[in-house]
Amino acid sequence: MFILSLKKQMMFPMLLGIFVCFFSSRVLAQVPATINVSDCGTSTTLNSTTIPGYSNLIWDNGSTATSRVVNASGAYWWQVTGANVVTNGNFSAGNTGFTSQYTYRYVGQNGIGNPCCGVLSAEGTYAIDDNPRDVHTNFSSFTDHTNGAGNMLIVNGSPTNNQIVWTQNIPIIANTDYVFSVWVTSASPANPAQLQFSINGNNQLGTTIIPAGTADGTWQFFTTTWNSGGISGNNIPIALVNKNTVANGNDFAIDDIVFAPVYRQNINVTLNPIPVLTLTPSAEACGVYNLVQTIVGYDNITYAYVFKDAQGNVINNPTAVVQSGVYTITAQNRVTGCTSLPKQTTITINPNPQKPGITSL
Ligand SMILES: [Ca+2]
Ligand SMILES: [Ca+2]
Repeated sequence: MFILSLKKQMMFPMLLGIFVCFFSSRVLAQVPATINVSDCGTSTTLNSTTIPGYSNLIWDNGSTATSRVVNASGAYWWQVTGANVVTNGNFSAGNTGFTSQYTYRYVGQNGIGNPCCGVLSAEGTYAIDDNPRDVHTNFSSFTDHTNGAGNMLIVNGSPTNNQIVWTQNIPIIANTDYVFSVWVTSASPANPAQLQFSINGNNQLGTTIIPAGTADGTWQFFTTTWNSGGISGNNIPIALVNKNTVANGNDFAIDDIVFAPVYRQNINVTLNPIPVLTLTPSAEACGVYNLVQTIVGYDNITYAYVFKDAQGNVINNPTAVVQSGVYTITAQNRVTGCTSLPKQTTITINPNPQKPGITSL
């Protein structure tokens, strides 16, 4: 709603110029303010919002529905994910969209890989292929992560420290949450790679060691989130370095690199109890009656009471009703505003007996 209201304001021509610059920068910031929801009762319904360019809605409990009923006060969130800003993250386009300090090799390359053991025989080399066995005869045979028939990045780990395996410049918006994810697996079992991911030269995206003992080709999911803070620009480097420099083994594959902005809406929910009002069901009086007397546990500090007659008219002086009838009372909590169900009481007013021997004038 915050975003939409800003866009509406931007539609007014008078707000062009410096105001557009101001509002535009606010619109691009994708960490929305927390919404506070206060409701009466034991549940409330939370609704997500459509954010243009974002999809894959998910709530903190894993639900993907557009709305959600919650039954307790507390903190909740939903989020949607923007487009992947990594180019060719699934390697379907081949050896393009990124650069590497490793040496590129490909199947059939002249003079490479003979007599042993394929074009990735040397450490510090990589290939884009649909099967690691194609590029090294000691690598395991398995398919890519994307669809089981596409390409992956296949690497023979370099013994030189801090050599960049894969890097690409991507667009970053300031003050925005991003999700980073990648699928990794060893291509040969010995000395699994230790993969470190960096953004803008900082290792904030974390490090993963491919688990030893898992079969080659068992794709492992690695994901983390990152807030861009003051970093913005169209050419911010994201990079992968293998921190394992052992020559033996240390061979791995990468696929489906995703770096995408996320829009997470935090919601604080407060559920307030609905007051329970109890009345004496009926009362009888002579001449005049104080309706307040029918309220069990009357508490004028906590609750504001509303008294109505059978016609639905509010009674301004409930302490002195003079008409018999059915009266309706509700109690509203003065702090939360939550109102009880209306309750009814039947009042019978008897005329005061006249003293004998006295006649009216
Ligand atoms: Ca792929
Ligand atoms: Ca190796």
